Amino acid sequence: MRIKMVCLEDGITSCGFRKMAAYVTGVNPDTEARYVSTNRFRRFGNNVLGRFGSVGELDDDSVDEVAQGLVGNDLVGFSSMTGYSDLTRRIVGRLRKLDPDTFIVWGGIHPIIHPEDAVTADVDAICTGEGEFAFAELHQLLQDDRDFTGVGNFWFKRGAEVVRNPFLPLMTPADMDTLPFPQYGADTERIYIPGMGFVPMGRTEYLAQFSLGYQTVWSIGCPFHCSFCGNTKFIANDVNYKKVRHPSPRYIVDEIKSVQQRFPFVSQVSFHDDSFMAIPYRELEEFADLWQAELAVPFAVYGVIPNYVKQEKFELLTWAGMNRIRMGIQSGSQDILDFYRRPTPPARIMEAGEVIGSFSGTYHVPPAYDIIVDNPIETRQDVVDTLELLYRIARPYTLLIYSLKVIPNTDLERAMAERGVDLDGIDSSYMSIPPRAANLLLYVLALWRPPRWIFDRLLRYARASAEPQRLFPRLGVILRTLYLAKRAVYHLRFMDFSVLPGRTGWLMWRFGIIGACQRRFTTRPPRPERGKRRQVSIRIPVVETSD
Ligand code: B12
Ligand code: SF4
Repeated sequence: MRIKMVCLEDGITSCGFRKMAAYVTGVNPDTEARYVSTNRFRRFGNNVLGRFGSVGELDDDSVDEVAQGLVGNDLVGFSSMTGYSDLTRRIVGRLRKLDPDTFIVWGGIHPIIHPEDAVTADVDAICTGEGEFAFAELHQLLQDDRDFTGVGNFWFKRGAEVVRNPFLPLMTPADMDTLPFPQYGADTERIYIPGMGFVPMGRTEYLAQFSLGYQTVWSIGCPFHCSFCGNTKFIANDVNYKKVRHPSPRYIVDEIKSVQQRFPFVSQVSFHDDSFMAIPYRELEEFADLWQAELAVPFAVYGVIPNYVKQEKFELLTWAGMNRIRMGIQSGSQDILDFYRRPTPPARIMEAGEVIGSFSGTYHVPPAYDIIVDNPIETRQDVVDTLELLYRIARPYTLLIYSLKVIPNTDLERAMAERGVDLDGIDSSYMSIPPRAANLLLYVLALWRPPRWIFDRLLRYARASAEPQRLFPRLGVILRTLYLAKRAVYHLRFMDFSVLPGRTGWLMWRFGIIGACQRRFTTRPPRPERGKRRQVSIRIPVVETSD
């Protein structure tokens, strides 16, 4: 069969899509990957101004050009998140007109989280769960020209009827070990450039997008069910999503090695797992030993949940090469945390901050803490509680500030509807932060902890987002510039070059500067003694994981 796999995203990170593209290529060698990235390179100027170009949007000519580039295949498989669902729908519609016989499948996060919406596109099928084994079965039945409409994890169109099949069991860690590594830098990958169609995607594109970094996901699953998160839907589909599942440490280390064989300049790895720190210590220990022995690259861990921050895990991972973390705080107000159904009380966040603070500034680039602003149900006191928490939490740190947007079909959407609040859906605007006093104070705190009396005076300006208030756009640009500059300095001080723009970073790698700096200037703590795992009291009960 002739298959094209198409990813729509703001960028080309596409962790799940790359897994699927590799798997489908294994099942069906005549498979090629296509990337439609609607905001290829973020521009520094726009970042300073807080203007983020439209994502998930293409004009009609481009939609036509993309669809033309997909004509002539037996099967076209799309993959997208909700922010790209309208665009997916438009491309699918156009492709259907140009090539009515192509079998069109839509997979990825949107059909999982909002299948009732995805199925209304002009597709033949949607994939509502993990794609690998389900696709292999579908492919076999299509090849054999047999009835395929009973394949699990898929919904199919049969005339006017929609066949909604049940979910397949989730993959086990042993299953995950059998999967091919995500496709990365294959000769068959192409990217869409307006006016040029799909062009080969080589080293330049990877360097421009990721610089010297490599982004991946080792584990899947999270025990929590915050109302704004897609995890609520995953768990509703199958409660086993609460367990943190992952292939073996050997697998993930070999994945990185295979990437380095193709792109030897990769000098920093970022893990985007939902809850990396929930992985049991003994498995992290195996991972750390292999990483330290076989990979010389530092790594960052995103998706750290306060409840799982433990000194022992941090010591171990830092010894192995961890040099940066990102943790979700979201709010410092207990009421708002309750509203989000996040079992991470402010006291536990502060405790996690202490552990993290003991590494940042010496071994780590200062951590990034996620904060959600613009929640219309927040009172002034809630806003002040967040600012107070950030005033008190261990420093240094930086903040990643997001404006609250609602992912359709999540518990948050229902909770907001119950309160009669109408919020925008997820699009690029989640990164545009209105220059209200309270939001600007967040930038101030990311830069500097002012003396208490100054902070108290500044706090007087803080208002709830729904209150009428003055905006400070010019001050916003100044503070944002300083905040971005400080972040860049942090990275460079800790020899994290993954932020250097493509060619500059590559040249520094080529002349051996990066390796030399990383060896000479980075320090690591000693390895924690084997078998001497410290018992750490955890006051907040955590949900059982696979441990
Ligand atoms: C890694 C990650 C990122 C990375 C990389 C993005 C990527 N596409 O991989 C980064 C940091 C860039 C990122 C950014 C964002 N992300 Co994100 N991210 C994730 C995360 C944590 C893991 C994704 C993943 O790899 N999962 C594991 C893989 C194996 O699963 P998968 O992607 O679903 O793929 C499987 C199936 O969907 C299916 N499948 C996929 N494609 C296809 C195609 C076909 C044809 C078939 C048959 C099947 C199929 O098979 C795959 C293998 O089993 C998820 C949370 C989660 N648990 O999924 C959030 C998540 C996907 N992100 C989310 C969001 C909202 C964003 C952002 C908008 C910012 C934000 N606020 O978080 C940005 C937008 C990014 C962009 N570039 O456009 C939401 C999406 C919600 C939605 N309804 O769209 C999620 C679900 C988290 C959440 N908050 O709920 N993200
Ligand atoms: S802790 Fe993070 S990944 Fe888990 S449900 Fe909450 S927001 Fe989602």
